[in-house]
Amino acid sequence: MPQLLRQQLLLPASPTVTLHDPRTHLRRLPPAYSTTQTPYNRDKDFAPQLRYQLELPLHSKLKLRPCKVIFVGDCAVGKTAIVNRFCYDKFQNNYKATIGVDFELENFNILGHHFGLEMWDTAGQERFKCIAGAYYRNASVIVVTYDMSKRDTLESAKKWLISALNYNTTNAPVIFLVGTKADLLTKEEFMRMERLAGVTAAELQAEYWSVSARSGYKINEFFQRLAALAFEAAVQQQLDVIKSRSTDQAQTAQKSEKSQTFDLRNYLSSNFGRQKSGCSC
Ligand SMILES: Nc1nc2c(ncn2[C@@H]2O[C@H](COP(=O)(O)OP(=O)(O)O)[C@@H](O)[C@H]2O)c(=O)[nH]1
Ligand SMILES: [Mg+2]
Repeated sequence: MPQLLRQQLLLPASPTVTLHDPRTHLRRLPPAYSTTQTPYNRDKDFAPQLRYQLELPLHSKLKLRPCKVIFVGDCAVGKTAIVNRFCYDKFQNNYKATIGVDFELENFNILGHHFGLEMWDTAGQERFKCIAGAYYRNASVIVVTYDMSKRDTLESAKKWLISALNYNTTNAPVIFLVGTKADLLTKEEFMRMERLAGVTAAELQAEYWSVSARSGYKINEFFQRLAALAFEAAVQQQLDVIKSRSTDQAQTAQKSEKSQTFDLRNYLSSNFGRQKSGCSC
């Protein structure tokens, strides 16, 4: 029924139903690819303490800055393909090298809070390394990518992580090791590669995932997990800032209270002295 006619008849407005995209709307912590191959949260859900903090009215409008995610790895391992599969649900067979850096923004809603992921898809070529360096800085998440059908790309993973970490010495980014093109392997090859990559992931202290941009295998699950871990870290960081700010404020208030007490004591004693000396006059 048109809204005008509804108003004229004084009927209540029809309820509006908001449909949330289940890909980007998270109410629970998505699980790791394998609980044995992650140095991060292995629980089935976000910590009750985190939920409690986020539900406090004080933190209802917690402003979280978009979080920077960088993808590194050899040329043509499939970095652009996994970002495109998640952001646009598309896959291209023909290879087009990324020139310099590509940038995508994906918006999530986690536990009712808006959270943006900035995905920086860097070119793997050595010749672009000089410009890519500037984009490595302040990464909250580093995704080290290798091609499951090319073992040498796994061997380069460590080198890529070291160069990314060189630009991120003050923060502690969440690290993932991601094997792409899972669709190209037989079951045996797949299992053999996962075993090898598991050792590398443990060495790099990274969470491990096998995915395929072509078939879409584990793409959504991976990005949801990435967003959730980045969100947990960002919230914790923000809460720490609020806590240290309020501790500073409390300390300043205490100091000024102390100095006031001191002044008052000085004032009283000097006045008392003056009165006493006044009496003797
Ligand atoms: N079979 C298969 N091919 C893929 C997959 N992901 C990427 N490719 C192909 O690998 C090539 C390089 O991918 P691209 O994402 O551009 O690599 P980048 O240089 O790391 O960004 C392209 O030809 C893609 O079509 C995948 O999951 N399966
Ligand atoms: Mg690319």
